[in-house]
Amino acid sequence: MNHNCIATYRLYDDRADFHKKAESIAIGLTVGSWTDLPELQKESMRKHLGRVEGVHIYESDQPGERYADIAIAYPDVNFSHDIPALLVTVFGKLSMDGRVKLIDLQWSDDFQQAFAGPKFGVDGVRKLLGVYDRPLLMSIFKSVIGHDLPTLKEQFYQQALGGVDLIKDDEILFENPLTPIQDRVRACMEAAQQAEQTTGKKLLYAANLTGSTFKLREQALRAIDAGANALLFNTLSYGYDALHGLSADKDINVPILAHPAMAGALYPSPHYGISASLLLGKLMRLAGADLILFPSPYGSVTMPREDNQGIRAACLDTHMPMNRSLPVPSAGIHPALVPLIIKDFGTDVVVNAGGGVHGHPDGTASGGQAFVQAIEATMQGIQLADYAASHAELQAALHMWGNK
Ligand code: 1AE
Repeated sequence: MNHNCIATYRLYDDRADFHKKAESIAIGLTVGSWTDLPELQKESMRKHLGRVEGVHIYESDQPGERYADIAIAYPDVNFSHDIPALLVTVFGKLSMDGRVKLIDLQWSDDFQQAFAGPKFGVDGVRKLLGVYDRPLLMSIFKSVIGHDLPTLKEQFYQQALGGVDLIKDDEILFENPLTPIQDRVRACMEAAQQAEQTTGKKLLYAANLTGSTFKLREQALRAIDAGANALLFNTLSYGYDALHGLSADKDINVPILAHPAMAGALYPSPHYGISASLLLGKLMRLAGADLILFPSPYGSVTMPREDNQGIRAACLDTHMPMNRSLPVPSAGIHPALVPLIIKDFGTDVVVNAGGGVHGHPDGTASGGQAFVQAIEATMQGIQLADYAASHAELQAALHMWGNK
C-alpha cells in the first residue's frame, strides 16, 4: 500500500541541474537537510524523508523554454489528512521559489479516506431533477446588486419560465439588507413553484453562501431552512477546507456548486501556480463540490481546451472512489455553442449562461427556451438552423449570436 502523496511539478530553467533541484526539493520540503545529519538521526528521520520519483527533462535551445517535470513522493506521516496541510507540504514555500508550477497530485488511499467527496455528484443531482438523458441547463442571475426582493423574484420567475434545470445567484451577490439570503430563498422558491405550474419542471436554486468563514455553517442552515435546495460557494477565496467542512456536514444536505472566482490568479501561467485540472478539477471534487464551474474555451472569459478537458477528466474519473462532479463550462455561453459543448463534454455537463439567457431579443424566458431547444436539437442530431425553422426562440438566438 502506498503511503505517500506524489506531487508533479514543471520547472523552467535554462541551466539548472534538474536532478539536483529535485533532490533539494525532496529533502528541503521534508526533513530539511540530510547529508549533514548524524547517522543515528538519519535512522529516525528516514520515514519522513521525501523521495525523487522521476525527472523528465525537455531540452530546448530557445531561451526560457528548457523545462523538466519532476515527481516527488511525500510521506503521509508528514502531514495531517486535510487539504491545507497537503498543499502547504507540497507547494507551500516552493510556490515562491522561481519558475515552478504544481501540475498534479496523487494522494494515498489513506489520505483519500478522510474525504467522502460530493454528497450528490452527477447521479444525485440528476436524481433530484429527474433528468437522466441530456445535459442539464443552468441560468445565472444578472444584475443583482441594488435590487430589491420583488425585482429579484421576477428575474428568477422569468428564468424559471425558460425551462432551465438550475438557477444560480451571481457570485458577487453577498449578504445585504435588500435581499438577505433567507428572504431571497423564500421568494425565489415561491417563484419556482409558480413557474413549475407552467413548465412542469423542477429546478434547483443555488443561493450564494457568503460572509465570514466562521459563520458559513449557520448561514447555510438558515438558507436551507428557508427552502434552499442548492448552494453556490466561492471556494478559492475561502479555501478548500471550508468547502470540505460544508460538504461533509450531514445537515447541509443540498448540492454545492463551486464557483472559480480567483482561479485566474493561480492557473493560467505556464511557469507559476497550479494546473487548472488540479485546482478546479481534482481538488474541488475531493473537497466535495457537486458541480464545478470554470471558463470554457468558447466564450468571453476563456480557458484552453486541454485545460477544460483536464478538468472534465478529473470531475468524471471513475478511479476516484467518490461521486463524480458535474463539469460546468461557463462564461459567454449562448445557444449556438450548445453542439460544441456536447461534442467536447458529452451529456454529463451543465450548459450554463447568464448574458446568453437574459440577452435574448425577446427576453429572459425566451432565452432559456432557446437553450432548451438547442439541447433538444443536438440530442436528436438535428442542425440548430434546421430545428430553428420551427422554433422561434432558437431562431432569434441564432440570429443574435450566429449559428456556429
Ligand atoms: C466562469 C464563471 C462564469 C460566471 O460565473 C458567469 O457569471 C458567467 O456569466 P455569463 O454567462 O458570461 O453572462
